[in-house]
Amino acid sequence: MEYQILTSETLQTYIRRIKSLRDLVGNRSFKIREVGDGNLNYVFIVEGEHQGIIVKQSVPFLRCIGESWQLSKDRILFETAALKKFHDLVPSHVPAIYYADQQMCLVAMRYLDDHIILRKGLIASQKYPHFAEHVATFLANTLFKTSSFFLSSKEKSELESQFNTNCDLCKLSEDLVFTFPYMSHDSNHQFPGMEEFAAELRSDADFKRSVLSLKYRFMTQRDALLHGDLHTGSIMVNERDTYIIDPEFAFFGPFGFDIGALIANLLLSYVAHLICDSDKSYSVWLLDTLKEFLAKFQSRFLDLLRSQESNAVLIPGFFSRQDLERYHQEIVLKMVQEGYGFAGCKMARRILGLAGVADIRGIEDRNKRLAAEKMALGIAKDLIKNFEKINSCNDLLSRIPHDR
Ligand code: ADP
Ligand code: SR1
Ligand code: MG
Repeated sequence: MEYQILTSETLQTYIRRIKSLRDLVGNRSFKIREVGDGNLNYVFIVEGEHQGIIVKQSVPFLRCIGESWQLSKDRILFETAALKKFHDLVPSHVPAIYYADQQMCLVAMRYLDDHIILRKGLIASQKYPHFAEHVATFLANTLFKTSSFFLSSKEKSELESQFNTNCDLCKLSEDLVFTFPYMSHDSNHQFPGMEEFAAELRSDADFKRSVLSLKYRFMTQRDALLHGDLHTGSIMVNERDTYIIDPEFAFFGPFGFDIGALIANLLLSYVAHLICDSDKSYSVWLLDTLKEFLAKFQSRFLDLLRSQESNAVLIPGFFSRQDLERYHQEIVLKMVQEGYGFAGCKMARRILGLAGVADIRGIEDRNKRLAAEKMALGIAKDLIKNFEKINSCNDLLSRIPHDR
């Protein structure tokens, strides 16, 4: 079928024509609601007599801006390929794909009907006891098993070739995460009272050099297949489960980028709660969760490294046992340090740039919002300038404010 932008009505007709979709939802009448609350695409919940499914379609522009900002609709193909790969690697944390139509730029997947977007849960001070463990498992497995520590060079090149033309979305991140927020640009956002802080940052050449060095890593390092946009709006949770959705920004990039996205969004939530809540119990839970995530991620990744007798990088006999262990420890440390740097960029862009996050931009009290923006930007600046000096999670936690 030739590409057309779907509505709830035309999707009805589309589903009736596709046997595998009809079999899933049932042949009788079904209800369709468009529920997309992301910045880019259209997402429909289709509820039939058998089961509900999600149908997601990309459009040739950025949904949150409109047709004036063109964007390749092929992004759904990268999302589909990444969902498939991630589901193969960690099926318990990625929704299964049921059907994909390249021409229509759509994908049908499992409807997570008992889960909510993590960002919304965090804003509502909900605790998720297994989240840290689950997301550590997801990241350790996806990063390790798509890297040269697991794949042969041929296998890695083949996998890379599926993702190396996701240039439109990489460019969006190059601009919105690493460039526009740090200069004068029409797309930026300025909350009243932030002018001086923003101007100071935009004239700090050391800071900007550090941003560019991270941007350069983003553009050139090809460590592993990344989700590419792993903020708390790309994760669905309940008390038992954690699912990663929305990997349309998937590409081969630096190990630290997804780790950094997660750290940044947990810290943004932390700052909002520290500033706004009457007690510290939830902000303490957020830091404990961050700590648990980092500890579990590092130990899982180390275990995976240790489990490989040989790989594309190292063969037995190259190092003594002791030197091999030191090498493995160093890989994990550098990966997480890089994560701190990317976390800084991801926090700063959400304060200064287009597409802020509801955790901060949803703070209604103007003074509290200003305090939260200043605190978040202060943390971001420190992470960007000093990420390579942060040697442990305790080190990280000692650098962030614990009082408002
Ligand atoms: P975008 O690419 O526009 O950011 P998302 O993939 O983030 O779109 O989806 C937008 C919203 O649709 C999510 O915030 C979530 O509420 C809902 N959604 C997406 N995928 C699923 C799913 N598999 N199950 C349930 N809801 C989903
Ligand atoms: C204008 S698009 C803005 C952001 O939404 C996505 O979720 C990515 O984070 C992108 O940078
Ligand atoms: Mg999204």
